[in-house]
Amino acid sequence: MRIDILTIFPEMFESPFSHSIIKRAKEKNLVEIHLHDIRNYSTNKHRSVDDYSYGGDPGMVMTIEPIALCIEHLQSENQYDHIIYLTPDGITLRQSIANQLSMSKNIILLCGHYKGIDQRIRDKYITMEISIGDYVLSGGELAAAVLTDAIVRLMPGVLNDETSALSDSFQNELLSPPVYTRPYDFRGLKVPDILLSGNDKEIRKWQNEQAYEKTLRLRPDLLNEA
Ligand code: 6GU
Repeated sequence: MRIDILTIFPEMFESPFSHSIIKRAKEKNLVEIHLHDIRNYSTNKHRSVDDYSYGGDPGMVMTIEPIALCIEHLQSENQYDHIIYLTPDGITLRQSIANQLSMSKNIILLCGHYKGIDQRIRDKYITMEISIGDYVLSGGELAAAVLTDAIVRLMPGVLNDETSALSDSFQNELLSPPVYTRPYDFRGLKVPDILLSGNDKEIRKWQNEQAYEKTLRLRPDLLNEA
């Protein structure tokens, strides 16, 4: 998969994409992530990418031209399954959306700032608008990093058996059961004995019950949807 990210702060992505699973996916050539500084597509001498909004509302708006030029440049070289704008008024990201997007070949992620981007970019180029939750971030970059992580780890070959996504919370609409490691006894806090029983069938049953009980207690809304 190829992911192209359009941003005015490309440096914000350096650390999140240089560790752990995304790093490994890049090393295995399972994903290519290309960062594009929107400012490089500005045609005016100040390299500006924003302007005052029509209608007199306070706050700057990102202008059409640099974003359009960047998208059109990319479209001349690749076919994109989705051009996604990260915005608090998009659909809220869920595991099912990450699953669907993980099957794409190429996607563009557009990060906005200030009071947002000129509506005509959204009307003409954007095929999907995604939010990562009901709160306001300073820009789309952190949301794009979150979305990228959620997608990349689901791509075939990225996770191995040990880190398999199949047992993740949400993958089966349930939260994950509690997990334990050594020591067996930490200051009197003991690991549930069933996990040491060696009885695989009983262990799975216990884990399923725990997952269900935890979901019912913490996120009953997930059970209603399932
Ligand atoms: Cl995608 N962008 C911004 N600026 N704020 C957000 C968001 C996105 N998702 C939740 N809050």
